[in-house]
Amino acid sequence: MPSNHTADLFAEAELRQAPRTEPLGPQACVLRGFALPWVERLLPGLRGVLRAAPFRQMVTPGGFTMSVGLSSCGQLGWTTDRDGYRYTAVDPQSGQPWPAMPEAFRELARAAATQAGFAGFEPDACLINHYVPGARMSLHQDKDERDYGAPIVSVSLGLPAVFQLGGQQRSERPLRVPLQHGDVVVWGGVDRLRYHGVLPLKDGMHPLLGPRRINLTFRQAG
Ligand code: MD6
Ligand code: FE
Repeated sequence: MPSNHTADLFAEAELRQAPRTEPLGPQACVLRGFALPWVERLLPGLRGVLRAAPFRQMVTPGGFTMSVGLSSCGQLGWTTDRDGYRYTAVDPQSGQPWPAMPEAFRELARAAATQAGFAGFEPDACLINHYVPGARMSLHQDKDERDYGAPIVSVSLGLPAVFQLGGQQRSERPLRVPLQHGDVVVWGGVDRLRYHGVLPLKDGMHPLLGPRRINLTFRQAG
């Protein structure tokens, strides 16, 4: 679809000049295109992290294999297995500490948090999610972090996806938020424990990343 692709490039060029903030709640927002100027520096860092800690499909405590592939970098990484969800300092697959968080990752996370009104954010964990077409993330709350005072910063790269953002109860009907390459979602404060998920990824081919979506979520976990 060449015409579509051209339209995407124009939209990207515009956002690179002037990222836009869209509120999703009292303390949650999407920063449209905020990560675009960082992408060139993010990708080499990402490749290095994935060499040391490749994506793996984890099993939930309920015995389901996740459709999303996961990795982590930083002092702490997120893991799930039959024993439950938790943060660990060591990658259980390699027996080594998680790879260090690349400097460009940390800078982007701090800048986005500040832009969203959360100055002083110092992430110690970055969870990396890998979606291929069909992969999804069911509604969940992020509540394995020690202190909910810090926000979460979530960077979307590659294929577009539909993010679902619900309320404090699973039963609340979620909003549907389309996320594109370069968008950053930040949420904290009263919105920190809202249910959220990602609808099954549609087929497609991203010019930089190919047939996949990669999501980086930064947290203060420990
Ligand atoms: C994703 N994101 O976008 C999954 N969690 O692939 C999350 O689970 C998430 O985007 C907390 C805050 C922002 C997020
Ligand atoms: Fe989450």
